[in-house]
Amino acid sequence: QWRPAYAEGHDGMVHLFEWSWKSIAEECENFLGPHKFASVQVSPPNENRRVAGQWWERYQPISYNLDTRSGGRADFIDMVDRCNAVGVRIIVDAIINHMCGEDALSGTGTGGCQYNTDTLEFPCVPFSSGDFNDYRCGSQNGLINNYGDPNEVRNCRLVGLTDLDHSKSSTADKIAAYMNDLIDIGVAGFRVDAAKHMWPEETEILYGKLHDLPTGKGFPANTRPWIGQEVIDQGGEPIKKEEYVGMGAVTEFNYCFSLGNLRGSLAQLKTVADKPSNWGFLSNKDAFVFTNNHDNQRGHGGGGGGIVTFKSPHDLPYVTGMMMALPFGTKRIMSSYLFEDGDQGPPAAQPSTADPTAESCNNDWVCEHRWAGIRNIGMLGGAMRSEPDSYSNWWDNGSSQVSFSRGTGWFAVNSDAWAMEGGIQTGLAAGKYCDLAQSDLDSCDTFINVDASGMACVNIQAGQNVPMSYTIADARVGDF
Ligand code: LM2
Ligand code: CA
Repeated sequence: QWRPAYAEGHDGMVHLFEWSWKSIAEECENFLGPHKFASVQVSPPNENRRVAGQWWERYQPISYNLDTRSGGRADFIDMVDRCNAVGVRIIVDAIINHMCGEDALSGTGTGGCQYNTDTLEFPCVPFSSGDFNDYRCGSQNGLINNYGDPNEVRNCRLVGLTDLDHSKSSTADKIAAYMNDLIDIGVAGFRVDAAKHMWPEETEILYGKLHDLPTGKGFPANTRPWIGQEVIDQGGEPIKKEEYVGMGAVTEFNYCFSLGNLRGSLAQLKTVADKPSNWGFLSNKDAFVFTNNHDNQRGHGGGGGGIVTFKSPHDLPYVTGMMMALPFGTKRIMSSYLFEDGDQGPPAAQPSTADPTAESCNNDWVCEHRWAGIRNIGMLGGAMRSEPDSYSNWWDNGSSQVSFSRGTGWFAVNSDAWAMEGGIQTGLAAGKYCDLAQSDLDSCDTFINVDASGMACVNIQAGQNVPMSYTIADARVGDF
């Protein structure tokens, strides 16, 4: 439940926020599989309330039928099969803390199911008033008002979202049935939304009801689904991320800020690998990490300044590179669409996926995962995965030039205002390698030559477009 069941040589979860199942299936085949990304976090696949023009309608469930603007059940199953076939796992954003907002009143969801938030009827699940938490919420208005009170945070309504009661086994069984349906389809894990708003001991029981991943879909026997719990703990509240590590990985939000703040002093990140607790971080195994997510890139979910998003196009690739190369956490890469305001829903037209050499997906889809410097980062991470998970050949200049190896990969970065030039130990066998930070393997035009002692001449100029150099044993293209 802590390490996802990734295909050998693959790493990195790409959040294809608001993509359709059909587009994701194509992206797996055309780009993500060949570039060895490991998984896709998909938008919530279950039926939701309709709220015109907003992305966040996806966070307001109406039923557990797979029917949303991303596609229906048949499309979803097709996507999972096609992605799994090319070594890319599907991770589902599971909205299990609540159903839709009380302000929805009554109506019909994206799949045609009815709802009524006064009587708390969701007949397609079915849920009714006995499945909800109001009886144990002590707040005056039934909402979460005080984040200093764990009872309120877990039993009351988050921004008015009708709150499910996981202490009741018949309610938990229905949620587990939804998640098991997805597991049986071949989904490899879950990003658990609003985990902070659920009692750890109750969610642990719920996760205990989940099936192993299906051997019939190619997973090894006895493999548990990966669990990545969304617990926004930036300090200052009684609910702690540590309460959730016993049953799966947990988001490490403060790492977003460290990555952002240390853009000009990357050498300091060495100690994140050495001793994450010095930073107040969870362990390598427990942490679920990212440079930015769909909430904090648009000022939702607590927000926060100083994070690196697609709006810092020079910085995002090397910060993502550093995150992927360091032995710390299960890594997620945000793939966004352009927006003017923080509520705006996705573009009308789907992204273009056909041309694997393209570094953008057009139609206002930013497609960070295809950018130069990021597009081969799954391949790097996959080669770097190792047991025990640690680095070697660390070198830094005390500022923001860093080089190290891990597994069968080697990584170097320079975000200083001066050049990084000279001989560096890569830990690789002698040979000529494709520099995957600069070029794709199948059309390579930038190389790194490693001599018999593992040394390479590195040349990363200050401010160059992608100020990184990285490669892997499998990218050896000839002799030195
Ligand atoms: C999350 N993680 O724990 C998600 O990452 C975050 O995106 C979700 O909030 C949240 N938990 C609940 O799933 C988003 C969005 C909110 C939005 C909710 C529900 O950030 O703004 O709230 O989804 O769609 C919206 C309105 C709010 C309204 C509420 C209920 O913004 O004003 O409250 O719907 O109708 C009356
Ligand atoms: Ca709750």
